[in-house]
Amino acid sequence: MKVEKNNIDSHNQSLLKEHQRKFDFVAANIQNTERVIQKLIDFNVAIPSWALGTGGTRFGRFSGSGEPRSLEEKLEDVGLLHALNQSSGSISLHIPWDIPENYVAIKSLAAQLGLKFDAINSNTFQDQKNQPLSYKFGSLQNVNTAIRRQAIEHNIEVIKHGAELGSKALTVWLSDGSCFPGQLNFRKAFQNTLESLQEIYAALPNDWKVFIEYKAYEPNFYSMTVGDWGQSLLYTSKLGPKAFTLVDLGHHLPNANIEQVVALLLMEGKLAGFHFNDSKYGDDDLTVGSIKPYQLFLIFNELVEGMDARGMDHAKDLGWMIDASHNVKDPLEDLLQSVEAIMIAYAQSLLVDRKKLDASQDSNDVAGAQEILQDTFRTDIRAIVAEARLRSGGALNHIQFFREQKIREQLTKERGSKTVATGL
Ligand code: PSV
Ligand code: MN
Repeated sequence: MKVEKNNIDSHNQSLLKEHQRKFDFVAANIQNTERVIQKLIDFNVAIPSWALGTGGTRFGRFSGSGEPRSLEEKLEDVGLLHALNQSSGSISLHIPWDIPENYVAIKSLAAQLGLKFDAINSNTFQDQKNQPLSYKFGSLQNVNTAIRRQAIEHNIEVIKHGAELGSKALTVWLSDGSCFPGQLNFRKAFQNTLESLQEIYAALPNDWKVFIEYKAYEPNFYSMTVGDWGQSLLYTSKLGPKAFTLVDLGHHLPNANIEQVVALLLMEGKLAGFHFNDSKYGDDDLTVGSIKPYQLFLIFNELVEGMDARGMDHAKDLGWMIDASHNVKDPLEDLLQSVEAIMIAYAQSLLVDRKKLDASQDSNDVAGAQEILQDTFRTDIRAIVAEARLRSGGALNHIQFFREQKIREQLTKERGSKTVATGL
């Protein structure tokens, strides 16, 4: 289904007066409103193809209705999101779930929907039907050369699919590791993984990057071969200038200081990929900003400060993506909420008075520094985000629009109530 532009216009018309009142109020109290709005208009958060269906846990999966049945329908869903928020203009594919049958047709559908192809993901954490060798004991780390070879070839094939579609990065997330002490020689596992990654790295086109994503635990519970940012940084430093670390917010041990992690990775010029989600206990994959919005703001504060220090373009020089699951929500509503939370945190971080914060830090004014950050965090700037969306042609209140237009009901009518999208 397609969202009609005039439906968005009449929705916006009905909310305009109220929006204008809120916008005028907040704009009168902050500086650089126009600069912030332009940055928000330029910002884009990629949507992963595997987040368009209802996610599950190892205990079960309760599918919703009208889930996308094919790559084409996944693109349509992201096109819907983008039409509503104008900030989700790219999709991240996961191979083998999303192998295109016809590159030209998929590229032209994406272009019609205003979408680009973000980083492409390999999958050596599951065994596929008819796959000759199993990844039960790891893929790129495996003690068996033939298994490592199979995993390397898979990644090279993923790069080829991505190159056909116009992707510019490969994301490698490995579930490799061990479940029990003594199972693995850590050094050999590292070495095997590094050598495998070196072969994959050699197959990257000149203008590509590879993102090495780390995860503290799960599915392996004793050790993960890329378990934290230090290990990822070791791999990416040894691999070379096209290799970067990817930070997924859910992939840390409890209470990790993620804002410090991103600050140091940026300082080293080694941060290039980012996966957003939120969590209470571990890798919960919850809606961005739903549990710890202050932490999200603090992370963005470091991202903006660190990117500015290196002269980086906020919109282009980092691969921003959501990586969440939606066990009990409509996936599209959940994704709209996540993107909104990201835009709010980004806008707030642009409003931090850097000069004042620097001065507080340089004079050890601890209370003063906290005042600056919390004053910004507690300013309700949602109308600024809505204004950016309005100017780009999105819906002022996208979730309300989604419900008013009965979008899920229409998708269910088209696709059926028992459809299950590929993913986790
Ligand atoms: C692993 O939990 C992860 O976050 C990685 O980004 C994967 O690519 C993604 O989930 C889905 O496979
Ligand atoms: Mn991730």
